Amino acid sequence: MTNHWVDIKNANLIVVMGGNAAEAHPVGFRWAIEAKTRNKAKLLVIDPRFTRTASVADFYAPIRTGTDITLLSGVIRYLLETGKYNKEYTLAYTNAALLVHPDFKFEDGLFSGYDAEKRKYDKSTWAYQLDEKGMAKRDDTLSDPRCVINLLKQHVSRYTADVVANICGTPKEAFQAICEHLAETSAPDKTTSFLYALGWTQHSIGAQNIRTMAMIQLLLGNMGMAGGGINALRGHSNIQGLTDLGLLSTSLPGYMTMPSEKEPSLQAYLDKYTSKPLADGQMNYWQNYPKFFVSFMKAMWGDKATADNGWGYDWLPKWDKGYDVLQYFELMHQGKVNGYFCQGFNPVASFPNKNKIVESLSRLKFLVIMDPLVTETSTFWQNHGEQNDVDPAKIHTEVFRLPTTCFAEEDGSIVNSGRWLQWHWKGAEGPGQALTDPQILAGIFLKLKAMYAKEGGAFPDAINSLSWAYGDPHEPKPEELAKELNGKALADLPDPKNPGQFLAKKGELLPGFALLQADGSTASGCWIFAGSWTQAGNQMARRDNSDPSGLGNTLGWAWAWPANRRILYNRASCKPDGTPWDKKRTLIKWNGEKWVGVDVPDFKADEAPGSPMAPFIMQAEGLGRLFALDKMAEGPFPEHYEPFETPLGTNPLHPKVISNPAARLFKDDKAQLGQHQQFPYAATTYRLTEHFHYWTKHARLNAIIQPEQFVEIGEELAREKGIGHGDMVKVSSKRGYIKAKAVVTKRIKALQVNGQSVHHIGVPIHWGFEGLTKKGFIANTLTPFVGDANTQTPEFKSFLVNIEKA
Ligand SMILES: Nc1nc2c(c(=O)[nH]1)N[C@H]1C(S)=C(S)[C@@H](COP(=O)(O)OP(=O)(O)OC[C@H]3O[C@@H](n4cnc5c(=O)[nH]c(N)nc54)[C@H](O)[C@@H]3O)O[C@H]1N2
Ligand SMILES: Nc1nc2c(c(=O)[nH]1)N[C@H]1C(S)=C(S)[C@@H](COP(=O)(O)OP(=O)(O)OC[C@H]3O[C@@H](n4cnc5c(=O)[nH]c(N)nc54)[C@H](O)[C@@H]3O)O[C@H]1N2
Ligand SMILES: [Mo]
Repeated sequence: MTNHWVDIKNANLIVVMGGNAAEAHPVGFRWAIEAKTRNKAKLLVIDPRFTRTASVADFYAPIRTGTDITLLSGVIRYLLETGKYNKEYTLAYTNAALLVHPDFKFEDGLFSGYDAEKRKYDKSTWAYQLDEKGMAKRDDTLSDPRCVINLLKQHVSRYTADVVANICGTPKEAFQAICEHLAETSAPDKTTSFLYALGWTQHSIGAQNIRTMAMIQLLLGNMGMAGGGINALRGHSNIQGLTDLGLLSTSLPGYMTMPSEKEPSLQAYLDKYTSKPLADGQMNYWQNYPKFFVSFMKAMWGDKATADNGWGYDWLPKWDKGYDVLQYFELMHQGKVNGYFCQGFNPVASFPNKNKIVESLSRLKFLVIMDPLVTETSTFWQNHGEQNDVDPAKIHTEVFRLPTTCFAEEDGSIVNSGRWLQWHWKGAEGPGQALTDPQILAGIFLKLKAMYAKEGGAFPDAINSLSWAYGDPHEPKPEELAKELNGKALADLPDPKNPGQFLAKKGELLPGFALLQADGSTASGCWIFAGSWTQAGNQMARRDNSDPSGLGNTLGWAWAWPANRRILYNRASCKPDGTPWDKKRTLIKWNGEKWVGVDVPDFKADEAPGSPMAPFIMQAEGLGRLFALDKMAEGPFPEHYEPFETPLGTNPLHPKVISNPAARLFKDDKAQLGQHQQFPYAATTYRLTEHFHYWTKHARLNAIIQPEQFVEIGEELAREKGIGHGDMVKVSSKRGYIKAKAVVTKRIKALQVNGQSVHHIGVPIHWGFEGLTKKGFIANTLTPFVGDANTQTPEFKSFLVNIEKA
């Protein structure tokens, strides 16, 4: 989230689209209800199903799965054509006025630079026009046809209300109402908050779904504002912490990038990722990349990292391709992987195409499971009839199971969706032989190190050089890890403004990332966490909830990254002249000398209004991007592409380019995609409040309230297929089938799309062949092995099935 949970109460309009907050985030959702009572906010829900969130909404509109870009592009068209957007904000704070490369174009579903063989773009024309000094050119009169906003108008001109209705199945009147509601919040004293999660991300065009919404937020002037922003409602309780700490396969902590084979030297790497300004006088955080990176390297390797050895650059892995889960399981399937560590993960149940996952695991030499529970992954080799039809005699994978504690049995920090690091304390000791994850990993590390010392090996350097300065090497403590992530001074850091004084003395914990150095005199495991555990103590354990402004920015409650800032880009909550767009929502303002307010200013503290410095200080030009330059895989503007399994069999906008041309699809998986003639129904998967993924199969209490596997179908389809409420049905895709009870419901309606009737089938995830409760089929037996072009998130939310009475 750019904003945070409590801030949702400040919105005037809440749009839940691409998620089902009342069901999946029932506690956080209270802030949406608070906005309704406090601000008379309207709540809109746009979902293929009439959900539990829809049941408390002011307005609900249906949409066909996988078509949100069309609807949102239609909204952008409406805003631009009616002029109902915040013009002053758009001109000053977005790249609307910047000029785009003369050779950039879009034609027949493709942007300039496409290479069909590689399924990749050459992005050299996805750029600004630059002046002699290398700065982006702009035309503030907006009369140049190459201005971003003019190209955008042209791009979205195709997304008329008719096109929206034809592709999305959303009735025209409903679409008109959505446009009008959103347009109202272009007023400087009104904001919209979009609450989204997997209904947007789990698509082959997932990242562009979110980008299209972000563009609307920029046009409405809602970014940086209380009650506005981009608010991803995240999943597992610490999944935000997971991405912060770089657990994605091409990330390092703090959203730095893992080096690849294309950057063989430290210099090449730093040159690539250290941002160069695209506008005169612009400050940009990524200019400090070397400070963040060298400090990270000092945390990794300690004294062994020196200027002479490039701070240990050669010890970091260099990727040749992204090792996301689809890639990894594809390699496993090809027999190219020997061993797999599964720490708090149940891929047999949670990854797409369950049968492929089981085949892949069967080709391993060994599999290690670190989990407090028995999972389907740990027993993938056992035959469970139709639910897992394997022959154990043919599987030779050796499985090791290491029981762990769970979050409630350890101290530590959990980062919530709003970027708050909240310290928590264990509720009980772990049972039996369970060890904490750090104990297990430390044990493996120490053993490996001893083996290298005794037996040697191809590349012991990285293991040997790792810094491991914990009181008990076998049990790094949460406090020690947290301090390591915060960082400390490795030498006295003199204060340049006060000679003879020091900003930090050697050995002290750092107060924030501003002190990080590129010369090896600071260490910090995760630069965005710097400030979370300082000389003043554990900031994450703070519990002062006083809220002087009433806006919910409780700066004394826990600690938010970066710098305890609650609302990112909050400079944009003020006009260029430094006065707030809306007095009631004053986050910060210019007091004549510096920026002050109820939030930590996200700007250079003493940079006076009127200077050319713009508010989006993570960008080289300081502006919100309506044109994404080369940052996205499939284009700088969003475009509608059909799901890889489309019920239409075509793309009504450009039949030659049906699905995302830049999405990665492996050969064998392509052969396993179904066609609409054989699998005519659009299916989507989702969760239920009463369950948590696959864990609650171990809790009988949950089984009382939600006992048996089911799928949801609309009344019309049920009639067509002769299926009654409670009948057993078989749902099949090209990859396999499941059997479940049919719930026939009014909540899913047939949609009229491109001259045909499209039915949706809803498939809750949860059941499997392990646990104490009633067994069932794994929903992911049905889902396709294809991912988003940018994030590789699997397309769990749009695929094709058939249904029949079992
Ligand atoms: N009780 C409970 N809470 C949970 C979890 C749990 O297992 N149990 N899991 C947690 C996790 S890890 C996560 S990531 C979050 C997920 O939170 P959500 O994303 O809110 O959860 P889903 O149930 O997957 O909801 C997706 C919604 O998107 C809709 N949808 C599907 N396709 C489309 C589409 O193309 N467009 C639009 N507009 N909508 C679409 C579906 O109908 C569904 O209502 O929930 C978290 N909260
Ligand atoms: N079709 C379909 N598939 C989906 C989704 C969907 O919407 N539709 N959603 C996707 C999403 S968003 C998610 S997040 C995934 C979830 O996929 P998984 O993360 O694979 O599913 P979980 O059941 O949450 O598995 C987490 C495991 O961690 C264990 N665990 C709990 N605490 C600890 C601990 O402290 N240490 C260790 N080592 N283990 C622990 C639990 O016992 C559990 O077995 O599913 C994905 N798959
Ligand atoms: Mo998730």
